[in-house]
Amino acid sequence: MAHPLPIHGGHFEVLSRDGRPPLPRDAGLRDAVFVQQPVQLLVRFMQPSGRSPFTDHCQILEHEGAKMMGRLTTV
Ligand SMILES: [Cu+2]
Repeated sequence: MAHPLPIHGGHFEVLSRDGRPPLPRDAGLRDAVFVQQPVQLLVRFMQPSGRSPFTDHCQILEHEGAKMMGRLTTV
């Protein structure tokens, strides 16, 4: 199953999927990616997170409710 995953607070490029070159749909600067296998991202955050970490999460509500989300702190 593919998980639509946005990362708040930054934009990124998809560098690889499962160790292979990214798909054509991954091209360009993005703020969300479909994750079905390991992906390597190069993320540029627009500001430090400070005391409020940025979040990444699956946009499928059942998955988000099952804690498929993370907190990212930048300095
Ligand atoms: Cu999901």
